Amino acid sequence: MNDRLRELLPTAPQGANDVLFRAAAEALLGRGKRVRPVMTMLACEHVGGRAIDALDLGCAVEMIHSASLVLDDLPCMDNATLRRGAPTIHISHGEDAAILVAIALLNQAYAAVLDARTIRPEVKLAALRNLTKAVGFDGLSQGQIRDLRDTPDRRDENGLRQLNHQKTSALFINALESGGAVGGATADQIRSLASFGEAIGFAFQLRDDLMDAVVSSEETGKDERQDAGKITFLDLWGEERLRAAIDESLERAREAIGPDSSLSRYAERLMRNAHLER
Ligand code: GRG
Repeated sequence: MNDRLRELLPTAPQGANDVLFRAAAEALLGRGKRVRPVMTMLACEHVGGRAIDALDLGCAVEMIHSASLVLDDLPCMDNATLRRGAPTIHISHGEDAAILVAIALLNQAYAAVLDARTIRPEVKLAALRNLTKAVGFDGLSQGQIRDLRDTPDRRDENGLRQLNHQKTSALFINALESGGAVGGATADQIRSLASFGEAIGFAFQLRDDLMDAVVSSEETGKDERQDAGKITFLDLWGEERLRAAIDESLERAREAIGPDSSLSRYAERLMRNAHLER
């Protein structure tokens, strides 16, 4: 995966200013878990396709995710100093470079889908259309502005569910649906993958909220207590109920696609994170 991500990143022309290229490589090739691209590939395999055919699409999703992390870390958003175990991009290269890296990675993601040789043209177009939805007004961007600006009275259970859907689940659902489409999924299979993505995205955000509160920054590679001052499900529900909700969501995910799928097994391993075991 890392090799392909590296190949899909342009290198600076000889003698050119290479700040954007170096900063983009740092943002993309750092110590991320690669959860979304792995799911894209497993979704393709789940419906009978070859995982490798969905590799470039998965890399595109990872580029979008990495761009969103660079923006999320900016001083005007979460003001984070540490990400994936390294200084955040605006700390190492400046805010100007960080903003431009995010824009460049987002564009490179769309280019990677357009250029993918293993994806049929009509599937590419649908994947691009879905990516624009996952990033825009009903996806990451809207989820993020709500996370930054919603007043506490809007952060009730319903509000937080919607926010988490836009901020986190939308990209998971997209990664899974598009991976399935590359593998030739039927409409029913796409619906199952979307339900799986919804459940896993929710569980993943709950897990992220819990890790923020109870795991050290050496283990997460991120600043600690980044959510302090924001109402999350941990505040609404407390730790016990939140852990139970993670288990329930995992169960729903398993039911959506079946327990024997390698996707289900991957999700299970991901959630049984050593740092959160008791
Ligand atoms: C224009 C791309 C774009 C985004 C604009 C900034 C923004 C809107 C959205 C940020 C949304 C955000 C930070 C969601 C959090 C999702 C989440 C749970 C991140 C952690 O994902 P992991 O654990 O991280 O997969 P690694 O580092 O392992 O990849």
